[in-house]
Amino acid sequence: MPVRTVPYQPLDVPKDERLSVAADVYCEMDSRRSVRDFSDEPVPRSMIEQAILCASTAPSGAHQQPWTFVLIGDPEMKRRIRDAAETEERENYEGGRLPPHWKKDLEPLGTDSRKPFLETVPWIVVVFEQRYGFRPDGSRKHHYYVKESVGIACGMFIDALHRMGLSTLTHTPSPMGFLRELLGRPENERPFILFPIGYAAHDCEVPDLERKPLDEVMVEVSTDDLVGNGE
Ligand code: IYR
Repeated sequence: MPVRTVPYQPLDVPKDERLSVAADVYCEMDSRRSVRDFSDEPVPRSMIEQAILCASTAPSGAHQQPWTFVLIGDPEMKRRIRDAAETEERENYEGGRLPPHWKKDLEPLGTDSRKPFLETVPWIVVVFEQRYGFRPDGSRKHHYYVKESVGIACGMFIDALHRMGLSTLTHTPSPMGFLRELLGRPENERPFILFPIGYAAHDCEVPDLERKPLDEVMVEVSTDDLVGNGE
């Protein structure tokens, strides 16, 4: 049966303001950086809840919203996460699990196995992808485009945090399997990204990176450009 429909009301941006709105959105998003030095200043739980609601507006395969945002503020749980993440990362950085090319690519970022921010931040959110769901009778329900859906939701989460003046890091301690057990999540859930969240430290520095210009990330294609397009 088709779903009931309602009229859709997109944002009404006046015609003469559209380009400047586009430029403002870009500037705001371009000012975001991944942060590894956080202040321990408290962040109201309600701000994180709002950001999770923003993320949960993301489009998803068959509108299944196959994500769980696990919120951690408990210092003991943060300590356990840090311990386990650093154990894995020591294996990566010092135990030779990171292949040489990967280590070399990370050098400009200055990352290492120490993850003190996992205890400094007021909040950690671990996003889990729901590989499958359950019907009311308990049988398994297929989930579609899980990674695409959860990836989009995470992007929207990052933007929402940034717009609130908060900072985060898309942290993927690898392998991340330990998080499911540590956080007591069910078998159908797999950790996707861990977000330490807080205010950036006052003296926070970030690598001096440049972003690719438009002509390196965008190509316009028309049928005229295609060889052998049958025309
Ligand atoms: N998970 C490791 C390694 C790491 C990998 C990538 I790709 C980065 O952009 C940054 C770090 C760590 O968190 O240190």
